[in-house]
Amino acid sequence: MTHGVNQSRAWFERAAAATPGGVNSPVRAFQSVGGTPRFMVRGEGPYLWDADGNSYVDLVSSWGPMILGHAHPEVVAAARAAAGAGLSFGTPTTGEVELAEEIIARVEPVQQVRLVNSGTEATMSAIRLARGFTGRSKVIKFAGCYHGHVDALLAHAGSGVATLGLPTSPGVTGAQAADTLVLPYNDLDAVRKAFAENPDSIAAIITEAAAGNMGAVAPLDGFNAGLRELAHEHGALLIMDEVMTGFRVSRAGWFGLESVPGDLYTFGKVMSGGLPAAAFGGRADVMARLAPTGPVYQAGTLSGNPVAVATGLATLRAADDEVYRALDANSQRLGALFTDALSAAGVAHHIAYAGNLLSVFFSEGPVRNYDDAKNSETWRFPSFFHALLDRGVYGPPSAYEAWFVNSAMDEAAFEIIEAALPAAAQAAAEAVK
Ligand code: HOZ
Repeated sequence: MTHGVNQSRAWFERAAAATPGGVNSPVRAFQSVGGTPRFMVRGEGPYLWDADGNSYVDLVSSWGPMILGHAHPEVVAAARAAAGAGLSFGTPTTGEVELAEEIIARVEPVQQVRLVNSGTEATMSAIRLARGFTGRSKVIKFAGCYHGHVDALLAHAGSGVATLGLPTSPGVTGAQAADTLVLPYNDLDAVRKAFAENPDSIAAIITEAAAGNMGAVAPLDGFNAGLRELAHEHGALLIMDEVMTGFRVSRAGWFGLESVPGDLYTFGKVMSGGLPAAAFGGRADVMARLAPTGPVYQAGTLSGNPVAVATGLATLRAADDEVYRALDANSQRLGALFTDALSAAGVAHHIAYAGNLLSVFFSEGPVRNYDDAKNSETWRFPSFFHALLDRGVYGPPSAYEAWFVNSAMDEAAFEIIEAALPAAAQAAAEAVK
């Protein structure tokens, strides 16, 4: 059990005075699970330590980036070396070319990339580029998918928007939302109908290559291929958002598992090694429309930041086949432990995988879309989450987020999880609506 949370509580009060909700990203505020967010002060390998001295097995991994675990020696050394050589130049650098080449070498359909600072920037820029390339304005997105907090893409979005139960966000104008067609995930008929009803006006379909922001929900067989076919039949582009899956679910992300090529891709998280960096890229003829070779404008003072590029490169270079085997094995082992404990406690559940992303849905499943995710007994989640947290296991503080394993998880980490799970499953069983 934890030593208490006095320090975290005090910091949360202080934070709430300085920052809306005390956090810099809404889900971290624990609103949907209640209780005190833990203020972390250190991470090493598969563990985090909070301000009260409690340690946790980290099953969030910074929402994806830390595939190697925390403070990986090679990544830290790369960050130190880069920082020692200067923090930012606002010029081209050699490192950013190497990172771009590494991404291109891993994901075959990506012929060129542009580095940016966050996944939101990547999707925003990819949408602008798709519109500039096609000369069309409408975009198809899927309910429960989250593509960052881009105005046009917040409608029926997953992640924090789902966690807070918001249909969209005030501040998004009717004009921005009007060009977004929101369709059910895994439903090709809905996509077919949307193209029929909006002839020559849809610039792109944007989809998470495998959904991870309504919980982990993999595309059904043929869904991504069908999206590509329909997009091309109607003169639109397919944007594969691999911010979550990229370089995590395989060397080449979801593309490495399914081989359905997108026209444009968005990346973030793993490719940054934990510092703020992201990218968008894809077909060279489309990327050529980007300034300065083309007229579609996009820019950034800190884009290609040398320290972020160095940590990203070090992470990707360290992420060899053994790391991907460990990620897959750890994810399967975690899911099996969830199932054992929840079955023993008699709790109806469905462990959903999208590659090595996973989620616990409190329903029999299957979960194919946002409605299925919302129709699960999400009210059991806070009890499950807190029983784990109290026993040193840090999961995502929302029923609508995926769980992210890392390759540093060892026997000791799994022993902690295994010891915590019976009480967590029992807490889920006893939860009341
Ligand atoms: N909403 C993002 C995960 N899907 C990031 C959450 C955070 O960093 O708090």
